[in-house]
Amino acid sequence: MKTMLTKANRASLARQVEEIALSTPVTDVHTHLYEPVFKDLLLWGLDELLVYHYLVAESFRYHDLPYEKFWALPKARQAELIWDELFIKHSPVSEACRGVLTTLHAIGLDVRKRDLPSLRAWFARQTVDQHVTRCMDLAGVQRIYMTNSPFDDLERPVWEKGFRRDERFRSALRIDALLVFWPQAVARLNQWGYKVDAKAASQKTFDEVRRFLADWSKRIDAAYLMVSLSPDFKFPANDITTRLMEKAVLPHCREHGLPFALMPGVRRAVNPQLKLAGDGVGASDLTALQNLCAGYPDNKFAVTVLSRENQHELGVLARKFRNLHIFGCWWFTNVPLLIDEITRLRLELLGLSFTPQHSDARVLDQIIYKWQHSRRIIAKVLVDKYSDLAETGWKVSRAEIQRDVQDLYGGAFERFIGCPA
Ligand code: FIX
Ligand code: ZN
Repeated sequence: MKTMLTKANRASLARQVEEIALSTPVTDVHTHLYEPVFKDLLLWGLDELLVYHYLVAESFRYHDLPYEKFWALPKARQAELIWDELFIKHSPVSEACRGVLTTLHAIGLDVRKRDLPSLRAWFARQTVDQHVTRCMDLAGVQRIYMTNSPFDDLERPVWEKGFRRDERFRSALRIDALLVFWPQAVARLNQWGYKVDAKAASQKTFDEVRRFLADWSKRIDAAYLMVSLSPDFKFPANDITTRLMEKAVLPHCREHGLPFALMPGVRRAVNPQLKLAGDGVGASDLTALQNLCAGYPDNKFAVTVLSRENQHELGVLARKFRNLHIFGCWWFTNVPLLIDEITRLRLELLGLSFTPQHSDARVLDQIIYKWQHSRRIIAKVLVDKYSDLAETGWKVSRAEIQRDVQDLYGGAFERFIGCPA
């Protein structure tokens, strides 16, 4: 027997779900932000928003400035050019452009006059500490996971010197430099006293890589390890990446109870002239992930994939392996059309045992728009799902909705990685 949900009941359910989904604090499980102690590594403010690599790529669709001329411009001039092309000469309808306006509007700035100098003047009066608090409050973000690489020459000295941690931030040990760029990593590791050989074939080398991982996991208090991978990634394969994973990374993760986050699907530098904006996407063969989940049941894998084509297969894999946790709509999938589609798909396949979104913010202020936009979509999807349940007579209480949303907003992720609040 079907119980029809009256219009009024649906509207009241929708109001309740929206209110909870728009206000529940979020844990942002993957960003490129830094604690303020990292000084200039923490990007913030209007010019940084404008030169975000998403906007750089879009601006090159409109102007014909040679690449090298664009890159030779000071950051302020690049920002002006992007503002002019993407906001003044055309309407800023893309998701990344809209994000800048959502952010400025949420901060309380008047975007109607399109007055770049006065908007800039406001940012010039802010201090970074105030601004971190303001952005986290406006985004409703309670905790931020950073991306931390010992191979980054600007970042490493800060860790080596040591500092008092800001409790709002947690670290993730990024190891692309090790797994994907091994030939370059060998020289650095040896320079730092880890005796590794270029072939990555001896037990001594694996032991030394494990010692390196242990030292850095401890130094930065890593919550998980992370790598991004090309669509061509295969596992197992007769290559250095497989050997390093099998003999060093996976044993290290097991020994220290650390999850390994994998992000397959990025084709780096398809247009190198665009620099950071020049990466592309390709569909991955997720058999590699299946082999990892099946072959290493004592390891935990947190995974997001870049291509739309891989999303369904990833959802099905998560149904098969409880050592797999799916997170986020990454990068080119972080657009409303796909967030809606992917979130529905995951809810329908997995219930609430996944993490629908992370911000991937590179500029602090971006957490405002990335979360505001995603929260609205997640709210809409949840209203539909709870309404479907209500049609059967199953009513969810406010406390149950709150519990579900907390799980989606980082609770399930932090339980999975064994690092609860
Ligand atoms: O590899 C990553 O973590 C990516 O998110 C970045 O490399 C990428 O440039 C980005 O900013 C995507 O949002
Ligand atoms: Zn990222």
